[in-house]
Amino acid sequence: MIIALSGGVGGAKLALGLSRILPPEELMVVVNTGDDFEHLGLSISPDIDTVTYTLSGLANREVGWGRHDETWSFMETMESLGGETWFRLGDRDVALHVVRTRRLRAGETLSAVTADLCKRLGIGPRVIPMTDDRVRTRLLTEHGWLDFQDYFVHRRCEPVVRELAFEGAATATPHPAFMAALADPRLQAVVICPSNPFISVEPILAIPGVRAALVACKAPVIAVSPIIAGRAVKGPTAKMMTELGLDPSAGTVAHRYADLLDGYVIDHADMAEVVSIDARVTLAQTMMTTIEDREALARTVLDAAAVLRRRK
Ligand code: FO1
Repeated sequence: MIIALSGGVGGAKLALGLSRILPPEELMVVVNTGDDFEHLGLSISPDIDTVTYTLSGLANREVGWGRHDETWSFMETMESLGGETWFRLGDRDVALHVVRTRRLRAGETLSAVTADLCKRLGIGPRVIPMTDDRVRTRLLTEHGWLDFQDYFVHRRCEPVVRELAFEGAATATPHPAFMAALADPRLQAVVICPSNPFISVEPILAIPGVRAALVACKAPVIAVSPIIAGRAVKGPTAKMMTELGLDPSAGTVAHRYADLLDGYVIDHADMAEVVSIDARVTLAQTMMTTIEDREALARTVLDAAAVLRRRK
């Protein structure tokens, strides 16, 4: 069994790589839900959708979110009627949000709805939200506290981030299947995917019991750096790090995860960082452009975890 902690586009890419080299029943993807929000009366879970669309082959690989087989009549009509169109919702994507919203309103948990949608999309690995409770990432900027999608999409990550908060995390319960898997003696590794540590991984770690369970975990915890040569592969990671007074480097991310990490995979370009990292470092090509890149990085991560297991 392998657990992958994922959020955003980078996380989904490695989750896909893992799903192509592991039997489906051996992969559990635990997804950040801090990006979730209510919009146009719909309950939207972007990171869950990015993982499910990616694992089902439906994802739009160019932009990294939504579906590739989309039409935009809903958005065009919203525009003509003066509705909000800053958050782009394709016609087929809207159907998923409507189905999920109705089922959540009927009292189903996010994980139950996600499990059923994954089955309908033919996805083998387990995809579970980090918690079924409400957690919302908010960011303190020059415009005051912003909701995540307002910052990320509406304002295109332009505001200067001074502080982050994960509203609801302190009273949230980690998903029981996630906690059970961490304690399962058959667990072989926990992979922290190359997602933005602040907005995609730390909301998961902020839920009571998660950090302690990871530290106590018998299986090695291994992260892949989301920074290559001081730049984020995608999104605001490096910008955020600079604004938070941190050096935007692979080493800084390792220090953020600190006591959790047994292993850390960085790009060849960041070889000089090796000396500043406590965990056992593996150098690899961490830029994933092709499907083969995703699979190769997944294999490198699992091989590194196997070496760490023998050491433990
Ligand atoms: N990201 C954008 O930059 N612009 C959008 O219009 C947008 C729409 C969207 C719709 C559904 C969905 O599941 C994700 C969407 N995203 C969009 C991506 C999303 O904001 C981010 O991927 C995550 O929240 C951060 O990882």
